[in-house]
Amino acid sequence: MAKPILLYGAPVQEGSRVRGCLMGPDAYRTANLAQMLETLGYEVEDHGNLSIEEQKPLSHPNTQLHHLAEYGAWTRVLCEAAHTALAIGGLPIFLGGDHSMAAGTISGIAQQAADARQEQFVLWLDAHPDFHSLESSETGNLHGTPTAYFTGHASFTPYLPALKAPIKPGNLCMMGLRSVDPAERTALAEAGVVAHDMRSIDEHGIIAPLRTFLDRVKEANGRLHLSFDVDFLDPGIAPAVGTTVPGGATFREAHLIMEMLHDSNLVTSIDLVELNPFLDERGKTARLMVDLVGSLFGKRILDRPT
Ligand code: EXY
Ligand code: MN
Ligand code: MN
Ligand code: MN
Repeated sequence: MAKPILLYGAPVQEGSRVRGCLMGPDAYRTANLAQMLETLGYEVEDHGNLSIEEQKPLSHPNTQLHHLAEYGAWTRVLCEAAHTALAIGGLPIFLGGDHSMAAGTISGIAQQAADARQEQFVLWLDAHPDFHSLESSETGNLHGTPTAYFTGHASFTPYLPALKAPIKPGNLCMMGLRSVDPAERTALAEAGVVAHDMRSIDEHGIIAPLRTFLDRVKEANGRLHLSFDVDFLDPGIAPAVGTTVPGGATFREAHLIMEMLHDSNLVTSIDLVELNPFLDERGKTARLMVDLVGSLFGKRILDRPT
């Protein structure tokens, strides 16, 4: 029997200067995410939206940074929710919300994997690596920083909770990169993150690198978290995101990734991030994301021989 799917709304928008991501969770509900999963035979529980208390502003020598206190509060709330969701045996899908939420979700699932003595891996589908430290961020937008936090590559003390179980940089596989700041580029190489840019996808496709990564997860008897940023997709098919970058994944590349993830049976938790319904065209992006989640949970074009 498949695990129940637990939906958690994370209406986080403080990590960006473009407002609108707080409507993301409701756009997924409006696009019938839960009903679609139920049609595929899953048990789905919608836990509603998480929230934080109002925060007093915090300052930092990098004066570009904004909403640091909210980042800390969301990280604490999401870390706890993610840890609990796995501890009770569910498969959580966190409906974002901007990508700063991954600091909480991924630190929480990593902590629970460590409790269970299992190795945690992360597949990061994104135009950006989001690998800035608080010091290196030029825009001050904190959605550009979560991977540096949950790998322990940069210190976020005392703003974010002390990290209990860092993700090994070699267990973090990024695909779709096409907007990498100079400081991130140096840091990624130094840390040893597995990073595939769009050029490498153009040259090799997505099948070979994804298969190599999934084989590693399988060999380690590991768990896999998928963190899916809408801007991984080409803006032509997914315009509802504040950080569009040309040259993203095509419709079929994205579906094929989801189909391969389904067949692997390795995915244990998911973030859907950066959907900004205020920028959408009649729900097109929200519907595409729901359709992609369908492929991830086994929706097929035709039955396949086993
Ligand atoms: N690297 C840029 C910055 O630091 O502002 C862009 C970050 C975009 C983050 C989006 C969520 O992936
Ligand atoms: Mn991102
Ligand atoms: Mn624990
Ligand atoms: Mn991005």
